[in-house]
This record gives sequence, structure tokens and C-alpha cells, in this order.
Amino acid sequence: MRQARPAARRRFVLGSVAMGAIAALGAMPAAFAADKKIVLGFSQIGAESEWRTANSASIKSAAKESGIDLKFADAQQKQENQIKALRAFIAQKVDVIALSPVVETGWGTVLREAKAAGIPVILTDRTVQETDTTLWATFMGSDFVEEGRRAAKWLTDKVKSRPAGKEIRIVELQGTVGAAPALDRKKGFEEGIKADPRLKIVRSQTGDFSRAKGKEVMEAFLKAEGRNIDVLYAHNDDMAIGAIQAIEEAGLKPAKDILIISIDGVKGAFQAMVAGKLNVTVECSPLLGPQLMQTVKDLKAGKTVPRRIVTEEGVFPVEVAAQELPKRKY
Ligand code: GYE
Repeated sequence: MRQARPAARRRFVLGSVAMGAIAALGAMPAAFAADKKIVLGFSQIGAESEWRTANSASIKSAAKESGIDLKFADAQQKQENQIKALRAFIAQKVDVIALSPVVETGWGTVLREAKAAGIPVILTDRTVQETDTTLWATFMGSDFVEEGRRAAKWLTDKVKSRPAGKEIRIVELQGTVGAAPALDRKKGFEEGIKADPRLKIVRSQTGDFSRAKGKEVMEAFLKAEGRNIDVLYAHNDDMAIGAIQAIEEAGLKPAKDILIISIDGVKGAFQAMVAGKLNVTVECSPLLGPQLMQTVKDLKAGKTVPRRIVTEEGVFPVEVAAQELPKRKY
């Protein structure tokens, strides 16, 4: 950082000299204005979870710190709103577009429009399913399949010493239908639990990544299964937190009568662990802002960026929760 500063200042000085010359000629194209900020159009999914709130905050503060002009559009969970936002960014001729796609499919047309306009697109947090992978410059975010595998690994280790042959009944709260983290976390988990034939997913339904929906669907699971649920696997912490309420209201002890595994690692999950109500959270970091701004700058400077930027993450079981909670940044 310290080394970069003098170089940046030099560029600024040169820019001012050049600008002065152009201004003297009476014609100053906007592109030469020394204070011209990079404009980034970002289409965010919504505010469905603690994760998402932390992600929006990270992106907004990183843009500020980097001197990037951020046009932030909240789609309120609707793909059609995201497509509209992207079209507005194209019409405004922003420098770069960043997209957190709510679902994986249905992006081809609008991404081709961005490409035709010469605006690079960064996929952030979630990916899309399109055969033409030249429609985006890079995808930065977590490996959701790996998160599902990590969740399964915790479970297979945990139940190792339980009696052979006795079925272990799992209910699953899936994320938003068609969203990359819902599809991949399911896939990774299913793959991981194959190692133990006692592990069976008996019910699986979407809770849309929200607390309210997580609670509602867990109530339905409890109604249908009674006391025959051994494990809850929730694709995010918010749904697990909602489900914990449902479990308590049904007169059961979360994390004891039903093992609870979730993903994200938000503060609420650590608090639930400290209270003894959640067994483990698999980390998925929402703090993508600084990396996103760096990539925006690199793209604008014409640098090649890696096609895939993977976030590094860990797994936090209940035993370390109290010690980790004060260190959590989201
Ligand atoms: O896990 C969930 C959020 O896409 C990784 O979206 C993200 C997921 C996150 O609403 O809490």
C-alpha cells in the first residue's frame, strides 16, 4: 500500500499537466478529468439474511474507501429486478457491472447486452449457468459444494460412535430454489453423507434463506415427523435460527434432541452456539467488498484477472464458539 502511493500521486500530477494543456486548447474530454471516478453498478439480491446485510455493508464501505462510485441496486429477491438494474447500468454506461445472481439460470440475454456494450461483468457471491463463459470476467465467492461436504464431514465424525444399523434421520432446509448455494450445498452434503449408510435425508424443503421461512418449514417438519428427527441441516444460519425457535416451541432441545448444522458463520450463529442451541456452523464469508473493488480497478486498468477467485473459509463447532465470537467481523 505504502509503495503504491507515490506512484499514484505521480500519475495524478502528470494527469493535471496533460489536462491543463487540453483545457488550454478548449476541449477537455470527460475521460481526461483527473477526478473521474470509476463507476460500478452492483445488483444485489436483497436483504434476506445476516450474511446478505454484512455483504452489502462490506461492498458499500469498500467502494467508499477505494474512491469508486457505487450504484447499488437492491432487487428484493427478484430476478426481473436484477435484469432491470443491469439494463439501467448498461444505459448509464457504467465502467463495470457486478452481479450477485439470485438464481443460476436465465441470464444469457442481459449478459450478452452488457458484453455488446463493452462493459465487463463480475459475478460475485453466486454464479450462473451459461455455456458462454466469456459473458463474465470472473466469479468471486465461496465453494458452496465444499461447504456442503464440510457440513457432512462434521456429521459423519459426530455420529461415528452411534450404534450400527440404526437410521439417523435428517431434515434439510434448503436455500432459495435455483440459487447456486442451495444447489451446491445440497450436492456437497449428499455426497458427504454417502460415507455412512445410516444417514438419510427424510425431508427437504426450501426455507428461502430466511429466519421466518426456516421457522415455518421446521414447524411443518416437526408436525410430520414428530420426535423422529435426529439432525437438521440448514443451508444458512438464519434458517437454523428460525428452526431453533420452532424446535423449542415443540418442547424439544435444539442441539441436543436434534443436532443442528448450518452454514455462514454469522454472529447470530455464534451466539446460538454459546447458548448451546446450535452444534456447528460452516464458514462462508460475506466480506467480499475489498476484493471486489480491487478486481474492478484491475479490470478498468486492462489487467487480466483470474477467472475464479475462491474465498478461504473454516468450520466452527460449538466447542470453540465462545472464544471465536469476539473475533467475528460479521
Ligand atoms: O449463505 C445466505 C444468503 O449466497 C452465500 O445467501 C450466499 C447465501 C448465504 O442469503 O445466508
